[in-house]
Amino acid sequence: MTDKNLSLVPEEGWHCLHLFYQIEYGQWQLLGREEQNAAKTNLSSLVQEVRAMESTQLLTLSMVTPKADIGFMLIAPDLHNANKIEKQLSLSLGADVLTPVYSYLSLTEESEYITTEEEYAQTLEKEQNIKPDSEKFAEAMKAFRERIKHYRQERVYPTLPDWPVVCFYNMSKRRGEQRNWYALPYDERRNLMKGHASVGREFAGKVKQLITGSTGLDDAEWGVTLFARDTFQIKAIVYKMRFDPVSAEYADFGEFYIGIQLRLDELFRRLRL
Ligand code: 76R
Repeated sequence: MTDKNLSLVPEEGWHCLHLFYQIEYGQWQLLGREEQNAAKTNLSSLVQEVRAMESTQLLTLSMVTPKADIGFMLIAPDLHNANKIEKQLSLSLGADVLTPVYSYLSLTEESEYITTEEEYAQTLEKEQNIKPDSEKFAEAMKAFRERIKHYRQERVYPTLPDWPVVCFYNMSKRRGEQRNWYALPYDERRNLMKGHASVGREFAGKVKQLITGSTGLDDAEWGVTLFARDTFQIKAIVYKMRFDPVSAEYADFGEFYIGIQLRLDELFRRLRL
């Protein structure tokens, strides 16, 4: 079978790969000027080629701390294609130039806790005292329907924003003796997630989040990718979330990575390649 015939497109969602590398400058300096230029052209063409593929998105990141130098975030429907691109990216600057220091595989997903129309109607009526037969109510419901339709679509089939600050970390929900998310009844989890969502909505227009599921795919249960226009918003949302019971009592986090979205030519300059 040739590559073309292979396809591993999931029943739902797209694959998401976060790939972070260290640059081996000693190795890079062993290359001649021409080889270095050829290596950079190679990576540039690969990025262009991937970005031209249908439903495939690739972000290039300059990582901010020495935890990693260069990062890629890839969205691809087909696992074969994601796998192929990952191998190509790793080798793109020449053998041994990019050393993987962190990676994460996850799938975009719809959540089982997305607010329903009934729930939202109840919130309007009971918490905001808006009468169900009023015009205000009808308007609010219309706006809700629009928002949630867009939200569902964006969770499973996202368009990655070009916002410069990108924060990635993984997250799991506790399964301990004191706090076990998975042993809670569904209604209780749903209710807790309502609180989470309302904290999240305070950051509308300031933080875009992409929550991707990774149970069975990688070490933690979710990948959390946050996009912002400045680092303040990242710090603010993560801090605020810490007080929300879902995070305060049930969440465990992995290492945090911060990258800046940069065009490849600027990235090469930044990295002194
Ligand atoms: O409006 C809705 O009904 C959707 C609500 C919603 C769900 C279901 C939502 C809203 N999230 C959901 C699910 Mn979220 N989210 C995180 C983090 O650092 C931390 O403490 C937590 C990391 C952030 C910062 C964040 C932001 N969310 C999830 C899930 C899956 C849970 C599960 O299935 O058990 C996780 C792991 C998770 C984590 N969340 C929002 C945000 C923001 C900003 C919003 C509002 C988005 C919007 O309305 O546009």
